[in-house]
Amino acid sequence: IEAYDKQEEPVDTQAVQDVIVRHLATTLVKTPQTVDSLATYLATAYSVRDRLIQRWNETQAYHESLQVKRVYYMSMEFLLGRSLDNALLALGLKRVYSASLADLGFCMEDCLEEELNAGLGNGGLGRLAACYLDSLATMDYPGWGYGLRYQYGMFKQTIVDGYQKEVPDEWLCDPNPWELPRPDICYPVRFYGHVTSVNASDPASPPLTTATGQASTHRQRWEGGHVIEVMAYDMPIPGYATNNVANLRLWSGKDVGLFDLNAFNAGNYTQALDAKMEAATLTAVLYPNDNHMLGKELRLKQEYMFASATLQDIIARFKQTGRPWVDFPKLVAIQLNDTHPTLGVPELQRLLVDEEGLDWDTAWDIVTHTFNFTNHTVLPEAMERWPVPTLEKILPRHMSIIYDINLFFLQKVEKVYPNDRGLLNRISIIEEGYPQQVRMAYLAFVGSTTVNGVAAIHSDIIRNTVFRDFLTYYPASKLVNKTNGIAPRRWLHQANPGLSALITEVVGDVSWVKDLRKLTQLEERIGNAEFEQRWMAIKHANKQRLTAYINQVCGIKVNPDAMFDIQVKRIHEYKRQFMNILGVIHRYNQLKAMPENRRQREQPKVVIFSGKAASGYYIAKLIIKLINSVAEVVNADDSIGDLLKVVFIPDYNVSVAEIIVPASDISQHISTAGTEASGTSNMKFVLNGGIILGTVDGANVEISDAVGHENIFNFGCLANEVEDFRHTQRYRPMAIHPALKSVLKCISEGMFGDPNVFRPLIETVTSGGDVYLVSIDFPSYLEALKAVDRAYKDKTNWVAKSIRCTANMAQFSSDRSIHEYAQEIWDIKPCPVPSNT
Ligand code: DL6
Repeated sequence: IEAYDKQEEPVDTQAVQDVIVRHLATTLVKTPQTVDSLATYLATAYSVRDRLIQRWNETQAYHESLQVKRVYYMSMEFLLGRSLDNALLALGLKRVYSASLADLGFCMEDCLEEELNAGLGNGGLGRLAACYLDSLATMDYPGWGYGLRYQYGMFKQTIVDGYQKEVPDEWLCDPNPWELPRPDICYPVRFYGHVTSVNASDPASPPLTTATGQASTHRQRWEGGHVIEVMAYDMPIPGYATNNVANLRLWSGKDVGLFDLNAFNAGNYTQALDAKMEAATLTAVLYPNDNHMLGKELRLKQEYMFASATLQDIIARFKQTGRPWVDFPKLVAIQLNDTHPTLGVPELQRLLVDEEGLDWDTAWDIVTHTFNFTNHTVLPEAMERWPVPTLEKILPRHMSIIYDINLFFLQKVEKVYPNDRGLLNRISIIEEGYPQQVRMAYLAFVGSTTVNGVAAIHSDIIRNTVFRDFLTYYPASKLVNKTNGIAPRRWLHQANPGLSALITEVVGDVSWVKDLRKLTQLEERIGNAEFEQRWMAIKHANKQRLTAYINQVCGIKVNPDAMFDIQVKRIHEYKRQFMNILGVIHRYNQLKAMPENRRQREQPKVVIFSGKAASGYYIAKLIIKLINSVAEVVNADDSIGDLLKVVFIPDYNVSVAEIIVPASDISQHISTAGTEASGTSNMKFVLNGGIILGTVDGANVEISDAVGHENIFNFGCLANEVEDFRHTQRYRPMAIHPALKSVLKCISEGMFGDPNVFRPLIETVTSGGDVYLVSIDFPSYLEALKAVDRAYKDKTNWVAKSIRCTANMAQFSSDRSIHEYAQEIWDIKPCPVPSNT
């Protein structure tokens, strides 16, 4: 690894320049007169890609030659961000490329800025998938990601008059050097149509080759409807300091799909084009909903085309090995990233029974030994349920398979619990009602070997709530915990080069990037004044970088010497950005009420927000408006000056996070207890020496255990108290704390503009049942904020906390998570590609 970092690869700047110049001239058709920074970025990226493709080929060929077991991580979202910087660091080429570009008269920073973000995800779930690919590649595990290539990723957010406005994300408007189109890898995917029984003697269906040698009575033929073509695009995912390059295969509806020649010949030209158009529409856009299910038919079709193309592809690869079907789970493990890819379960069953002719039980045994399922939420509105009539219409064969899966499952449960109708009702995959609905989490549970939550507290909660009844039938060991993690490569080494260099100095080499346990060596430096100075200077430089960015995008001047208090994540009621801004108003009122001499002794603070609201989420959009309205008033108040500034940074994405995360003094993770499954930005901030102000929720709990309870500011009610509080609040909505009352009054009286605008938001607390318990937690939240201010005054103590936090974050590396998944769920082994293959 050290060799990588010191650029001891036999690569000289001249060789690098030659390739960049060749790509400029040939791939991009540029002359020295027409070269611009976009072309420079593209030529640089193509030259890096050349290296990756070579390694990608070697990796895939090597793994295939050994017939190793692979994991396929199926996720509707991969929030990759930019690739160039990450790839250069992974290959150990950052310095040599910087020098080469400089020799050619270009600047690496400008070049990196040209790359558009690949925003194929909403938030934590999609970013987790990206971190997991990074770890799979880095730790040499044979693994691929499967996802969708949306034409438009997560929308771009602009702020107009304080309101969020959505603008389409044209991330494919420039050439994308990181994707390799695979026109040779295409699959047909059917929708609608009808199902007919297959008779074994039917000449149209070839004799069955069941594993037991018996004809399958379950085989059916699905015909008619529309068939579209789905095409693969591959993205190489480099491992850090290894030859291994993993693959991310993204599917796209192919706009040159099947042309309906019959309709064309019959003179109906538009109908002939319908199938082509439908294919392109399917992957046109990412649904911008985080933790919320929308229930649109187009989304169901996206889910199915994703599941079908992926399973057809995996089966095609398996068949090339020539191994018998029973070996399928020995070569293939599939992880379902939440329920979105769950149609993969009935799809694999369909392909094995209907297309490959296996009998039902053999097929089901293969299915249930192949899939595993990660649950990422307990919010009821995020739980996927699809109406039976919709499934019957769009996927008639799958609906009949789901009925059978459910029937056989309930029959088995009934044998153990005869006459317990209540239990059967509760665990049925089909929920009764008008209409009946398919509970996708239940289907995923029944179709998987192992089910996991994403943080200890979340796994406990799902064990005792959503899946409680299932564990009366299945062994308790079916449900496990795999706490999330983040890739140290992107979230420390790349995002915080200053801190990375200091850590490398302490550890002696850069090996910590692959083994975060080495960070404990930092603890020995606590109390060393010179080291602490350097630690603080790096934080300050990161705050200056963010200050410049805020000035550039918001036109607000903030003081980098102030405390930076940051909350960046999707805007959602349960994440309680509303409570944060109410706390800001409280602070503003306090400062205003203080005598001038007292006020000047207060801790200056910049409160920074960033995040997107789903386009149809009215209350979340009002929260953004309120933050901006408060910012306008507070920032214009000369009597307050630098003591309090409020900033909303627009268009939060991975690259913006890379600037924000290293600059926090304190970051807020303040969801109502029991609602945030894990959170991963909490891990990113702490890894960069930021302190957390948070509730006892998600991964905050384990972070607190790891870094020491004295190094985190916790407040608020506990998960097991939430239901009782909710119940009480429903009956006494106005029994709220005077501090909260007075803050709400300021808004209602028009201190931040037209109060009518904010009335629906205020009512969520005063008369809407206060589902997220803002009124319950507000007093302890204010106390926690005060405690933070007090602690920040003692700089020596604060820097010690900061170092201790970074030092103890090893368990939150995605390498640890992936290692656990590999050993305990997937049963896959590292398979490093030798350098001479
Ligand atoms: O596990 C990744 C991430 C967690 O860190 C967040 O706490 C959780 O809210 C998020 N869950 C979802 C669920 N989406 N759906 N459906 O995004 O997962």
